[in-house]
Amino acid sequence: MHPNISPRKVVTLEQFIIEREQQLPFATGEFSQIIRDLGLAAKMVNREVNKAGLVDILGFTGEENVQGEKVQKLDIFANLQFLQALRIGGQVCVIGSEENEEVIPVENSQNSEAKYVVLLDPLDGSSNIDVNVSIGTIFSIYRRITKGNGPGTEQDCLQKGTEQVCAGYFIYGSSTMLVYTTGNGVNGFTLDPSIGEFLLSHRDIKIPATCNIYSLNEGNYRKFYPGIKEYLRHIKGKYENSVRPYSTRYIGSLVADFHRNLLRGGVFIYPAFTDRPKGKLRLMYEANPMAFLTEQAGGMATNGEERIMDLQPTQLHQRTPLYLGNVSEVTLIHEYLRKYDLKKIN
Ligand code: P6P
Repeated sequence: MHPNISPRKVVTLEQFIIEREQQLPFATGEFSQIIRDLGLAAKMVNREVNKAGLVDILGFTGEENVQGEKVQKLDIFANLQFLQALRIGGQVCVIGSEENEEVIPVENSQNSEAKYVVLLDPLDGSSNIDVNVSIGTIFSIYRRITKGNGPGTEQDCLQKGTEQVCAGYFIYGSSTMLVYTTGNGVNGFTLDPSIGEFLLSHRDIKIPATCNIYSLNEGNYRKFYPGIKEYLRHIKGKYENSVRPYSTRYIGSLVADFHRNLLRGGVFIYPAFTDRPKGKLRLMYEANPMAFLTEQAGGMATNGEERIMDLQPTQLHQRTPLYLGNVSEVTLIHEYLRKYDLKKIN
């Protein structure tokens, strides 16, 4: 039990922020406001995601729904909800979103000194919605680095992952959860829809020491470089001294795959391969936030060679190979990559 959290059975996100975040060097009401803004947008997205399947069943025109609003593609809808909530919250000077090619400078009429930056994947894995697979929103928060007030710039967005002040995700699944860190461990909050509150449900999450699961899309196997192929042969028991085969779990939704491995102990791999020499996942709003969470939960996050959070970004949407999981497992993978991959992973 954290000494500063009153031993109450139910702790709301609001109470947690106030009681826990006050210890942070940068803790100000502004930072807490951003978490509240993100939580509000997530509740709006959650409502639409939950009825996404109904769009066909109820026969909405697809152009206009019963409230007379335009039915938008859910990822565009989600993006608009988060951008709107952050703009109204007034604490953010610039936003980088997977849905927008360029960064979005934010003009804060009521607060020209907004000093935070948000990187966002508003609805990751959205292609899974129509098959009812859990999807999520991933976010990363930085302090602005450019001088002066007013809207921020791309330079504010292109910071190393080590500069994150907060990272987290919302997962829209059997329940809707917020999992986030500010560098003081990882905590999970489950939405109680009956009261519209995120309640503390997973205190101080640590990734289990043993790796029981491996997650990657083996449909790409023939395009993999030798190192990951040799690692897979090892964990599948080809070598006499190999470990017992692990369970393979891969649902193709980063937030869902990550969340399961975080709680159960597992490694998530999206490697570089011949068709994707830089990998697929985005550094700024997928790899960095998940890397911060992984490390805060006692795990390891790399691109197969270097720590993800040490990578200096050069482009908003740049991609990176991604290995997230137990320290021992990611270290083992590195040994195979170093031993078998002559090609340098860039
Ligand atoms: P693949 C979803 O499109 C996504 O961005 C991540 O959520 C997921 O981990 C990955 O791509 C799945 O990619 O190539 O295996 O379908």
